[in-house]
Amino acid sequence: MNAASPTAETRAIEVAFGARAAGELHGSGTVGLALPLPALGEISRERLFGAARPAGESHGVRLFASEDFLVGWTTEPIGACPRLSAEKLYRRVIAAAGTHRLCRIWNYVPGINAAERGLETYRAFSAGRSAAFEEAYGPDFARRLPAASGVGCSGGVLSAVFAASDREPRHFENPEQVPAYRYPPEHGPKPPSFARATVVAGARRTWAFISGTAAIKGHVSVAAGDFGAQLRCTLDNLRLISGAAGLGSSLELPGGAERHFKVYVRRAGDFARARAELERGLLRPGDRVIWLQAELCRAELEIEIEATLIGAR
Ligand code: 3EB
Repeated sequence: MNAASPTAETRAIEVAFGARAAGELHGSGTVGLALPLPALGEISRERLFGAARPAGESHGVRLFASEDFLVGWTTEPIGACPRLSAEKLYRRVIAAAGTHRLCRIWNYVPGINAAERGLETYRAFSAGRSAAFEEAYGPDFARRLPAASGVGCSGGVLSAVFAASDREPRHFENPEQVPAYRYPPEHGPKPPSFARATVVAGARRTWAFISGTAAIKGHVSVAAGDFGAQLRCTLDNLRLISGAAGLGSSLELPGGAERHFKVYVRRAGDFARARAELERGLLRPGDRVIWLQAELCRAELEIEIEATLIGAR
């Protein structure tokens, strides 16, 4: 990886939803990834990292340096063997992060609930991802796993966006959920590789990444077929992980300047109801919220919510 050259332009990193296929974003002053998930609300672009400088290329991943993170993204055709595709993608992500510590990974998985030779794509993806982490970090790899989300998309390309820090992040778990990396084998041959939340100090601000959160208690899905009950369980899990990560019970960093949310609903028809209920409860004026329609990693899950909170140091 090259040091950013002083003449390099600063660009905003964006993830643009509603694209026809996964691919590089081209715009003036902007770099990033376009993704094939429908946006349901007014906002279709996520901008977490405002001013970034090109930071070279590593293992086929173009890298950018924002004030606080090394940020990169990469894609891999899902192909006939999602497990191998995920392993290849993750080898590149881990190698490109290099000595930086992974803090957050966003995964977009085509046909996430489809079964390929009897194994659901998400479970195959989890197995490949786990193998890559174990290969890179050794048998203790779970201690280093960052916050993440893993949701469906259309098309045939697996995508990952990551943020990594040169400072040591802290990872947190929800006391009422089994850590995903310890889910029992009934959920797939290798458990999902992520922490429920990651907090890291930047140069001037502190970042809290809350993973995709859904209606799961212990390791079991709750309230299959009941959207309202899943929403309430998801909010309860958000409250619990917020407390565990030291953010109070309402997703708040001291001097909290910015709150970014993504809300994924499996059925577009549930959008209006989700928005009405979340605007009464979780959300506040000034929050930046992206509403997306996506298949979720377990066929029975109907809603998932993630958050990125940025506060004073
Ligand atoms: C869960 O809690 C729901 O595979 O990276 C949430 C966050 C979920 C991240 C991932 C999956 C992932 O198991 C799904």
